[in-house]
Amino acid sequence: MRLSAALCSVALLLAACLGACLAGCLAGCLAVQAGVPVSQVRIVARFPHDPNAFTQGLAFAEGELYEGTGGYGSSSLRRVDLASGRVLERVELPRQFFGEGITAWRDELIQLIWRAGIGLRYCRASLAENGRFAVAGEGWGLTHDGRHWIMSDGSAELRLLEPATGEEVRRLRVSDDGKAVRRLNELEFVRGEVWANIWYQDRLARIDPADGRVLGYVDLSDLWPEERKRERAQVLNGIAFESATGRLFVTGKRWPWLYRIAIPALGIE
Ligand SMILES: [Ca+2]
Repeated sequence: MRLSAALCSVALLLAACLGACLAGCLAGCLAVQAGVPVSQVRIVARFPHDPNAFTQGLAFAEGELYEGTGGYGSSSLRRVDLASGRVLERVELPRQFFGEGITAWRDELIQLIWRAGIGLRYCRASLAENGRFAVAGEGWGLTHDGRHWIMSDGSAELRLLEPATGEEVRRLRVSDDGKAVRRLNELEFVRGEVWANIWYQDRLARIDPADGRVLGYVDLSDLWPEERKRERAQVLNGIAFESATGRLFVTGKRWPWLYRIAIPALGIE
């Protein structure tokens, strides 16, 4: 009897310890999970991408993929065949222009130029330039919410622009738990949110366009192609969302692949 009572005490002690350990682990797990959610992705498909394209802008419109590239002497605006990666049409920018973000606005394409103080408007069907507008400071990423153009300039601010003139309407400070999120780069409007590449980070920020609050991140760290792992300048840049089909594409600067990704937690398949 005495032996079984002792065994019982040991068992109770072990159970208490186990309970304490589980409680500690749970608290630790919850602590790790505090803050905004970080969503994981799954690669649905990958497509060839011009490894010389220094991607600065990516957009989908009416089933066609458009890409803007940067670099002095290598900047362009392209219509690209998704399946093969072949460049179907290309506009070469003047050597003094460093191309940046692009967006498809109605029957136009809009392209920012990095430090030239301007943006370019093109007819989407012909890729012929049909106007310019003034941009104060640097132009980085560009997208739109159906009403305003939304641009980044490398800071933690997004600017809303009036599409008729390119004039600034208002600014949005992007923050995560009160801290500014700087180096916002290529942009995409996805189901009511502004998604942004962050220069030199392997994740996208999901931003509430009403107040600039970061709603979550999308972890893309597993996406780096083997060929680009040692070249940190060849960072992730380029997000295109096809709202009609819900397809989401991402790529990077001079990456040999463009990826279609699913984010199950966000209902993007
Ligand atoms: Ca984009």
